[in-house]
Amino acid sequence: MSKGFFGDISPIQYEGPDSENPLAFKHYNPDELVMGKTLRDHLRFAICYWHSMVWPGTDPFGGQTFDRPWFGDSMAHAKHKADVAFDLFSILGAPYYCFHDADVRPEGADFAENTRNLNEITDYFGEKMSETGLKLLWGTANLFSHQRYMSGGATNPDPDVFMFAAATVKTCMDATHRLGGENYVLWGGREGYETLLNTNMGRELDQLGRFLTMVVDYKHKIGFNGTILIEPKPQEPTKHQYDFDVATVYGFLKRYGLENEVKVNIEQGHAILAGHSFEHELAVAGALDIFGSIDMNRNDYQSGWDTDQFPNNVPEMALAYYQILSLGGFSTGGTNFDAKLRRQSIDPVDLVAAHVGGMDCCARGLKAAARMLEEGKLSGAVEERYAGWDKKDAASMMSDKWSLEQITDYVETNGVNPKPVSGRQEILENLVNRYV
Ligand code: XUL
Ligand code: CO
Repeated sequence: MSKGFFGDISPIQYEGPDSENPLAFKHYNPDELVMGKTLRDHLRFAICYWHSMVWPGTDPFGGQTFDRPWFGDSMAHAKHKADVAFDLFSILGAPYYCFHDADVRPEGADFAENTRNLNEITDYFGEKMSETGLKLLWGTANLFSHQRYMSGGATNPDPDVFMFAAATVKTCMDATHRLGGENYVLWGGREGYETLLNTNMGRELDQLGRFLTMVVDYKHKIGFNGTILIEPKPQEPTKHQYDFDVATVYGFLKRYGLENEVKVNIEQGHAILAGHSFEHELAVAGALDIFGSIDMNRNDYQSGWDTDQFPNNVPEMALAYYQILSLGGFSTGGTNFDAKLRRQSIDPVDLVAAHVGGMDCCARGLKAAARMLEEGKLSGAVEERYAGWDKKDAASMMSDKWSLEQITDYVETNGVNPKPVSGRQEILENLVNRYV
């Protein structure tokens, strides 16, 4: 590893819960076996390029606060950035990373130059990945930052923008495929609207459906075995985003016949913005069989913004991983830190310590979730609550599709007269408290 940006910081070690070293794992021991699998394989941590390597610390009221020697528009800057990025991934011992095209290559004058730049950096990544053994969790195209996308990519009123966006996604899928990426993500940051006064919503939804269908077709054409993921978010940057939440995405996929082809990448902060809990969104994806991956972070509960903070709430993480483990864990997905430093945290050590704390928090949450699942007290209570449905007549009512008349007849003949049963919510909440 080069002795560059991170100075003397060496690869992070597990030192156990009593360690006071801010640059040691207290709970994330990658080799620890939980439910027969290592924590490394359960959590499948990924570091995101955009917040860690690209974001300069700006906010709506102020400019850059981070001094990073790789900030600049040349290919040399892009390679310098890649060197430091791979140092960070290695220091953290995170097996995966994620990127947008615009994070990793300089913006060219046109589509051809963008593609050349992306291909050059993809080659560079390929070399670094074979040197380090690091892997790509997912790639994606940034269809929201450049001015051309100010009215959307796939849902733009201008078909030239739709074409530019489609061609760009092709190049990003090619790059992801070449790097052995395990998923390809589409987050529709500007696929939404600001005002209905200038928007034809039906047309825009059809454009988005067509766009996604092409992505799925192309995936099969090139033999990409990864999962195509949509990342829901209700708003920000657009006032109203079409991929509002998991349920909305499912309805969209059904309408365009893509529900067996596309899954979701669920982000904690986006769930909160949609007025849901993270575990709610995970449970919806599980119930509809479209769970794919997660973007891990934390939103401030008072501000109403997408604050993308590093996670530090273990009880919340435990409930989230409880849903994930209940679904059998990740397959191609993983835990991507879509989290950024506060703009005053300007030192290299802040970037490392933030991830160390986030990884520890996730590990603690997952271990708590595994104990909840293994002891089976919570799932036992749910099973018991629905046990009536296993009885012969109730089961037949569902499987033999009884009609309203049949049920009425049954109620009258058998004198059905239900007795209220406690939901036991507080007792279950108290039980969760024992694990966290
Ligand atoms: C924005 C967001 C994106 C996606 C990838 O809120 O979460 O960074 O994860 O485009
Ligand atoms: Co995200």
